Amino acid sequence: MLSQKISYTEIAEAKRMFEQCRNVVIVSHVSADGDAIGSSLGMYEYMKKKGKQATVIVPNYYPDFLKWMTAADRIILYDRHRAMAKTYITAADLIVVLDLNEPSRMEELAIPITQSRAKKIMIDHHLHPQKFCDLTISYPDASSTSELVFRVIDAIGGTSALTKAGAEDLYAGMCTDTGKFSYNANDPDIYVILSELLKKGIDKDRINRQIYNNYTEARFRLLGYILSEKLQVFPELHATLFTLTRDELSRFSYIKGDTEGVVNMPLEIKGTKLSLYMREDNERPRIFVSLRSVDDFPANKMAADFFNGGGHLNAAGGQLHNMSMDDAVEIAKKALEAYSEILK
Ligand SMILES: [Mn+2]
Repeated sequence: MLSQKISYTEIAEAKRMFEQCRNVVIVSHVSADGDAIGSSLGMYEYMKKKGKQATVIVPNYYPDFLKWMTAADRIILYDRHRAMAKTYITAADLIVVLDLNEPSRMEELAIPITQSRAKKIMIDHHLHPQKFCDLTISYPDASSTSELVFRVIDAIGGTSALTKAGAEDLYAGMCTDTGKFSYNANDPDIYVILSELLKKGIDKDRINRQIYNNYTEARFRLLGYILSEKLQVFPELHATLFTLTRDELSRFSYIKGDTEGVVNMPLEIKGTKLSLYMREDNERPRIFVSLRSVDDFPANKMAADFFNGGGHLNAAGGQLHNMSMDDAVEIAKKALEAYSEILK
């Protein structure tokens, strides 16, 4: 049995909003990940099953390893099909906002969404949600937004409204947001939900292969280059750092998403508490910083202190503007120095 996580009043309100709507637009964050796309398509399948008109719109590109999902080819990319997207947003009487906590996470798509007079419901697991929706279902301790979407659907009317395609989508979201259930995955309910998804007939082994055994040769060799040539290890600090410049990225024909998840890999070195990854942007003079940590090391605090960023305790990010990679590395070293007491 699943424990009650989402409050009864929130479920009752969501139920009422779902029943009253006819045209639903489902949106998620820029550079959508497995949870953004999985939760959005899971919600899409549910709405279709309930006889609603439903459309998924995301701000831009999402990675190829998610394109196997049943309705993936129906997703509208706002940066490419703005006029069509706006037509759907104008016609919507309900907007479901998934896996994001503030409008800025939708970049330009935020404008028509926040201007729309449709009812809005947010379902999300990021800290500090902004109140721009009529109903905000925010549980930062949930493994994923996909888990929360399952809980909402289940609490409203049970799993009979969940299709096999929807179960596949939600599984993919839960799996990717927990690193195949290796972090943020201690809640026993997660495995109750998995059991329910498997009962829908999903082939989770096949989904895992489609998501993870999906490297291009260039991406695979880039990974080898990072691990053998680029990874710096600071054994006394139990920390690691790797960087990629624009030139290095182009040598390996980098496309967006190619280094997705790689920042987690150095944590596999025995004793490592913190992994840092810095990548030069292809377009603007900025460097993206990713941080991953284990146990109680506050990656989000380091991101806020040194990299103009933030995030979760163990997974955070930030950006450095208008500086060389060498200067960025100096900042990273200062950050490690500042946190050396906790790292040692
Ligand atoms: Mn998520």
